[in-house]
Amino acid sequence: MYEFIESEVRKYYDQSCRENVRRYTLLLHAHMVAYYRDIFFSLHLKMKRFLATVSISLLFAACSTVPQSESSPEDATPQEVNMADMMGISVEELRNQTPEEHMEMMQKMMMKADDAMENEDMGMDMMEEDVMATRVIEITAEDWAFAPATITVKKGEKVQLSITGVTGDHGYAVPDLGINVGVIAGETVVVDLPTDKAGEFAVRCSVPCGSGHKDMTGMIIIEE
Ligand SMILES: [Cu+2]
Repeated sequence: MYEFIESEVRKYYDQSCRENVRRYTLLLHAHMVAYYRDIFFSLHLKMKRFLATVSISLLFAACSTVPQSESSPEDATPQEVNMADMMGISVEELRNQTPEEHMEMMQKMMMKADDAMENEDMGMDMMEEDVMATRVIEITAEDWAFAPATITVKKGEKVQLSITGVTGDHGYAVPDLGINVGVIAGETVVVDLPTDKAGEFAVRCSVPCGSGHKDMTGMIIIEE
């Protein structure tokens, strides 16, 4: 990204900008790098695009602004009009700004943009939490039953099974969903339940555990 900005700056130098414009773009570049280098790499792509756009439009504004000129706003270039509009000031005020004043104002604008991005991030986090909310279903395994034996969930719902062994050594297996975990008395094991396909899936014990082994069955119902 900075290579890109640098090459743009050099391009303008090569086009023999006036000395004051050269100073202006140098100052801009130094400020941009110093001010944003540390946080730049952690920014969103959207924010990076915004910064790049601001940088380039600043360069345009720098090369088209002639601070010493007596020109009136009628001869304002589109770049000047855009820049003044973006900063909420008139073209005349823009032209009267020193490079230092201009940078200070740009920094304030960027800080506001940062805040806006942070707020957007928070909103997204909250939405993600809603979507990603996981339901944990507690199940026990004992001699010789799983309880509850039947579990009903919605297709696409994010579900975890938390299976606790009460007595004996068992295995909680749902072959059609690729689940098979050992459940030992006194221990809890948590597994993700895939809910991407609807249907009824048989549960059985996968560890020979004694006379009631074959009675240890259950059902997972995934509703559309
Ligand atoms: Cu068993």
